[in-house]
Amino acid sequence: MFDIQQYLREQRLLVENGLQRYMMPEQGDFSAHIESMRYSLFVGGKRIRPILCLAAGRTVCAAPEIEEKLLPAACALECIHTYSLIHDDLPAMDNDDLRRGQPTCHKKFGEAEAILAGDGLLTYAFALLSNPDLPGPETATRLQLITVLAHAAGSQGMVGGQYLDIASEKKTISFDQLKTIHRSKTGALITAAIHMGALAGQADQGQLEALTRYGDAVGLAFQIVDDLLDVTASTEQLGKTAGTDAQQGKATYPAFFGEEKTRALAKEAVASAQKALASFDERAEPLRVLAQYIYQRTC
Ligand code: GRG
Repeated sequence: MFDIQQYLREQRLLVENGLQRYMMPEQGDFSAHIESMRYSLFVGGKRIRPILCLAAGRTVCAAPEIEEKLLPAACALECIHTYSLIHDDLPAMDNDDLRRGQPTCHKKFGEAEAILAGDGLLTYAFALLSNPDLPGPETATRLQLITVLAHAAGSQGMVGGQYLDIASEKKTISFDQLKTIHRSKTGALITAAIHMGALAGQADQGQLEALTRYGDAVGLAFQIVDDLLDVTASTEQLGKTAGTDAQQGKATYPAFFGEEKTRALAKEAVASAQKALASFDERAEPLRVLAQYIYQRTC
């Protein structure tokens, strides 16, 4: 029986060690700036994107070296994700005081410093991917990883989704518009994590397409559950302020469908994710269990 809790503990440790190894140390002329980046990066977090990236790599590649090769890319994903959280929490955006159970970056260091911490992490992600002195796949594949991550994090991915999300506050939007926001704001980076793992593991075209379908479904499930948790979980459980979607007049799955149907839709997305993995052997077991975890998570 696959023990998901033990697996998550081990994988988080692996990612934490990678971040400690590859994140720049807090020293030299820029130490105060680096301190604010490291604060948000190491203050907590589930590390789900790097874990999915590593799991996708191992699914298509049996060589043990894949883990070491993928670790800088997995860390790059966490840098991008953490930057997005720092900027999302700013007064100009969600204006939140709490993230990962601790004061947000701007509460701890100031607003300008938090903007720069986010900028620093965004840029550093691409330094990690492109640095030939760090482990990674050969150059052509590194370029593919950079392209995939830049597209997913940028104006037609996470940044674009955040833009649409803010523009739609307190407005009536269609379900199709909501799906576009979810797919770009949250789904794109999750799909990219899996895509990057598959590329680094030299997946063939069929595997790549199947894993992309898995990533899309799991990204959707993740965001639907995020919408649900905002309604059903407490601030203590989440480590961020609960109930903010309704306060900000945001369109969400529960606002469209109510809790029960939303839960059923999340379950449907997880079933699609499982179906996408049908042609893989037992090496895809962690991805199967991760899809289930994303549905059952409580924070
Ligand atoms: C500011 C460019 C920019 C983008 C912000 C990611 C994002 C876009 C906003 C965060 C707001 C939010 C609640 C998004 C929904 C899903 C999400 C990304 C939740 C947080 O991710 P988790 O649960 O967080 O993986 P941890 O702390 O575990 O890493």
